[in-house]
Amino acid sequence: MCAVCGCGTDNVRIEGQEQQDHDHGHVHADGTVHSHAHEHAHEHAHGHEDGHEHTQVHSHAPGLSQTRMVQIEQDILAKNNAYAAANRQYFDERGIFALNLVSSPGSGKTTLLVKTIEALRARVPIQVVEGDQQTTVDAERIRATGVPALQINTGKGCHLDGHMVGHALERLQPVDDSLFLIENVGNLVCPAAFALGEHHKVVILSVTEGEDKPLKYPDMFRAATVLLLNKCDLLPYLTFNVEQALANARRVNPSIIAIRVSATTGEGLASWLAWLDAGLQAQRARRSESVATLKRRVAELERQLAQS
Ligand SMILES: Nc1nc2c(ncn2[C@@H]2O[C@H](COP(=O)(O)OP(=O)(O)O)[C@@H](O)[C@H]2O)c(=O)[nH]1
Ligand SMILES: [Mg+2]
Repeated sequence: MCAVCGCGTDNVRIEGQEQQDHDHGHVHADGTVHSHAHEHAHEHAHGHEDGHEHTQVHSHAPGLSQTRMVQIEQDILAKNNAYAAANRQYFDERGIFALNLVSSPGSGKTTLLVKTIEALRARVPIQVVEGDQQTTVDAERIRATGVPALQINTGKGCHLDGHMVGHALERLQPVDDSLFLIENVGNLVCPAAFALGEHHKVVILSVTEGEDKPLKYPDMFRAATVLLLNKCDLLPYLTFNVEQALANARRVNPSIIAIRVSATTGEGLASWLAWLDAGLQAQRARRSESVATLKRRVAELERQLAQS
């Protein structure tokens, strides 16, 4: 069991692989961390991703002292951050732009992904990782668009982690300068704490969920760069107050970029696609710049060698 959020992680299944023993086993592999936390350990997350995320730790596990639980949690998150950093390096070396889509179940992540893919696939290579506790339904929806997708079933786990995404990279082998989209497990709590190596988290809030969600789940909205307010086509039938919802999101994250969309009608998708394009270009430019720097350094070394 994961000692950070109390979820079970021993039934992870990555499409095309033997069943994984993923009791955050990578975390415990060196024998220094043993998560024997009792079933109802119910800590809560405290990642510091992107330097702007902080929550308190409240672990309770019979038989383990508070100090020990905090140490275990810190070890798990530190190990996860190491996997995430390796994934990030992989992306950056290849000019790949990686996004982690997070939301409660049913807010429209897969529908938005399908629409995004349909709009971009002619000019950008795209790969998708789908996280869900069970079924390969979402990966099949993505594959129907013609782009590669890999389903990770987390079993009792409530989030993807950096190690799982590392496996996905090995299997998907994303091409240079591509877009790598990760649909996390539907859950507004735990995915906030686990970095996957993404450049940005994109949180999706649908208008049927209530204006108060950014205040109730602040970690997620704080961790996200973009908020897609989805299902705006339903607004005429609801009492949802858009301005209030956005004000709530800005209260927890003043710099969040909010875009109103409807995955069904296509409303607002142009703004989302423009943001994506800017990110793709920036990532490619960063890679060309680092390649150019490397070439300059090699040329300088060769010059020095020739002189000696
Ligand atoms: N009215 C409306 N329904 C939507 C929209 N986006 C998604 N849905 C519906 O919401 C349900 C859940 O969508 P899905 O993409 O599976 O959500 P996920 O669980 O976040 O991946 C499906 O029935 C979708 O057709 C939207 O913009 N407007
Ligand atoms: Mg989905």
